[in-house]
Amino acid sequence: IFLNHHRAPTALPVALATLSTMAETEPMKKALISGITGQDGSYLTEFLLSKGYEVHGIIRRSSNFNTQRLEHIYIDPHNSSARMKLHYGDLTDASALRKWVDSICPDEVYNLGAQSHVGVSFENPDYTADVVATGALRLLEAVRTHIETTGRKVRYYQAGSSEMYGATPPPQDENTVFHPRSPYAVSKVAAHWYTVNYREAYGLFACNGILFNHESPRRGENFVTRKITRAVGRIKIGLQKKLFLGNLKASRDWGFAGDYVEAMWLMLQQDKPDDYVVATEDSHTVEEFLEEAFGYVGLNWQDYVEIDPRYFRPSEVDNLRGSSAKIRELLGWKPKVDFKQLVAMMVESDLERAKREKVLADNGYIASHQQP
Ligand code: NDP
Ligand code: GDR
Repeated sequence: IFLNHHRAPTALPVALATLSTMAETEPMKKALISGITGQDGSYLTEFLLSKGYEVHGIIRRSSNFNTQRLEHIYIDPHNSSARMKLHYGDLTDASALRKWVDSICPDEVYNLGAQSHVGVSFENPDYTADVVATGALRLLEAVRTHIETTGRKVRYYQAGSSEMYGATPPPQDENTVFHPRSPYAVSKVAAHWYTVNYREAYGLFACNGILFNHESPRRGENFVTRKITRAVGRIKIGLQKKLFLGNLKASRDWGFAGDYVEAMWLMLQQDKPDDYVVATEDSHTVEEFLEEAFGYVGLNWQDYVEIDPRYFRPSEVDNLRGSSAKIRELLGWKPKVDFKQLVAMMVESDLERAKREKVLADNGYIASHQQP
């Protein structure tokens, strides 16, 4: 991936070779993913490659590399078996979205790109709306005009969120009223309805996945689960003393991201487009997550956690617990990883990471507070 960054954007094919599971005669399906460099983008790419797809991703230009989550599946683009290709673009740039949809001619488009941090959306509300709400509209328009011009069939997935339910009490399902509590959540509601509207107005095969929180060792480090498991690893290994958090009373329905990307794909394989809730149906407070994560390495979280009001949100979402009966019954999806397994997976991974950091710190390659 590094090799390609000095080239012009259009010459940025990055590739991956995995064994094709498709029959020789079947044409290779093409997927286009916005947000490919994010947590879900990386799991979805792995999943689609394992299904024999050619995967195209839109990445943002950044002064630092932002492709770390894809490194393990990178293969030199000169290899003819390369099946992952990256292209510079942005959800704020309609012309780029049109260009990539028209030139790649995807069969499926997954809109995962977002300013996805709820807390940050209070600080950057305009930008969040531009990327999350109008960005979805731009991509829908790119798909619609492409279909209109070419007559091709293209299916569209919109990454909806349980945050749209906000203040409405659980259990939340497809018929639950939205009551968003942040600029991010309001923007996701707009994207949800744009998607429904394009389905109704233009007959677009467009689905909303209403996904409850899903986590993994690849979760961004400023979301609460990963912030906790990173701290557990570093505290256990002696690199950190305190963990500063906000509201510990909020409850979330936490699942494993690897399970959830399969649900996205399943939605696009059906005869008819529809909207589905994806959830474990099990909810825990942040405090319970702390208990489980610190307890896993034999530590007591109360000895390390301090409350910093900076992390409180102007309006909070207290309690999310999904009801995913529809996708379980109609599409046969169910989560494979439960809460305890998820916490264990994340803590073990971050413990290993902290051990590597310790070696670097002890040998003077990084400062102990520095996280490479
Ligand atoms: P991440 O924050 O890990 O990834 C977001 C992705 O969007 C990154 O690839 C990021 O690029 C990209 N992105 C950000 N801004 C733009 C932009 N202006 N134009 C193009 N791409 C952009 O999110 P997740 O993988 O966790 O989530 C995927 C999607 O699902 C998001 O839409 C999120 O809102 C939604 N969602 C997530 C849930 C969860 O629990 N994880 C639950 C429900 C919904 P870069 O790497 O350069 O920052
Ligand atoms: P959320 O996830 O807002 O549910 O959005 P996050 O992990 O940020 O917060 C969960 C809960 O933990 C509380 N909290 C803290 N949160 C963060 N980030 N940092 C802290 O220090 C902290 N202390 C307490 C929060 O107040 C909140 O109640 C995630 C994102 O992935 C969205 O994109 C997605 O749509 C939803 O999940 C479903």
